[in-house]
Formats: sequence, structure tokens, C-alpha cells
Amino acid sequence: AIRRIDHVGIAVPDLDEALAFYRDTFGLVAEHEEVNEEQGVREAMLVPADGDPSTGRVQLLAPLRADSAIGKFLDRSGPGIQQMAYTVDDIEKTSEELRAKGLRLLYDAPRRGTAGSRINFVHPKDTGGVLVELVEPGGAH
Ligand code: MC0
Repeated sequence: AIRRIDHVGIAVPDLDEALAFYRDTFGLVAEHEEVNEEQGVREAMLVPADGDPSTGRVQLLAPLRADSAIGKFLDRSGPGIQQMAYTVDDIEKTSEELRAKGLRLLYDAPRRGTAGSRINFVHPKDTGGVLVELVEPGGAH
């Protein structure tokens, strides 16, 4: 089952520039930064500097390569919201439930996501145009 909004992912061309913009404009700061080679991204998870730490996060996603998911998204759509991510308790179970409803999951088995999480995605053509990410948090989240 889906428990809460985990994060909203935003594609950006330059992570350092975006981090400075979010900090100076909205007071959102990185609680975690990571390079994920498999996903082709450098990413940062942002939380309000003085806010509720249990809040849904903003994830900034910058491409490592032009042919990555984020590289292609930036080419096609420009910077902006790329994904909506939900926290789940059991990613295999939720994936199976969604497959049973006829939705296409992008991976047969979960892959490695931010901070030791396990992730999968639902194809945006099966969700009314939103790339949905399922996140089973790792210990560090
Ligand atoms: C593509 N489409 C989207 C979309 N990306 N619609 C909404 N949101 C998106 N993000 C649309 C296109 O406009 C096109 O529509 C149709 O989907 C098929 O496009 P495509 O040519 O197949 O597009 P591709 O090759 O860019 O692939 C899209 C796909 C890809 C979603 C399969 O981006 C993917 O595998 N994403 C999952 C991995 C990912 O996003 N990694 C980066 C975040 P029309 O109408 O023109 O046919 S990594 C991450 O998030 C990790 C670190 C974490 O959180 O822990």
C-alpha cells in the first residue's frame, strides 16, 4: 500500500545552480546528495531548513549523460517536474498489485534508489501522464 508522498522529482540541468536557487528562494536544503550511475543522475533530497522533517521531499535530478532518463526528459520537455514518488512498505507487493490492475512497471525487479532505497516506476502512459515512482525506504531514509 502507498503510505505517503515520498518526494517530487524535478529535472534540472545543473545541480549546484538548482541547489543554490532552492536554498536562497525557498529555504530548502539538501539532507542527502548522491550519484546514481545506473540511473544516470546526480541527485539531492531537499527538506525545509527549519521545517517538519517528516515532510515529503523535493528531489533535484541532474543528468550524468545526455542519453539518460533525465537527459532525454530535459531535451524533450525542459526543466520541470519529472516524477511523483510514493513511499511503500513492500515494493514487490505493491508492484504486483499494480501489475494485476494492468499497469506496466518499468523493471521486473526493484533497483537501487536514493539512500539505500529500492525503487520501481509505473509507465507514465498508464497513469494519466505522470511518471510514478515507488520507493521502499532503506535504513538511512
Ligand atoms: C517520458 N514521458 C513522460 C515522462 N517521460 N511523461 C511524463 N513524465 C515523464 N517523466 C512520455 C513521453 O513524452 C512520451 O509521450 C512517452 O512518455 C514515451 O516516451 P519515450 O520516448 O519512451 O521516453 P523515454 O525514452 O524518455 O522513456 C521514458 C521512461 C524513462 C519513463 C520510460 O524516463 C524511464 O525509464 N524512467 C525511469 C527511470 C528514471 O526516470 N530515472 C531518473 C530518476 P508521447 O505522448 O510523446 O509518446 S532516478 C531516481 O528517481 C532515483 C535516483 C530515486 O528517486 O531514488
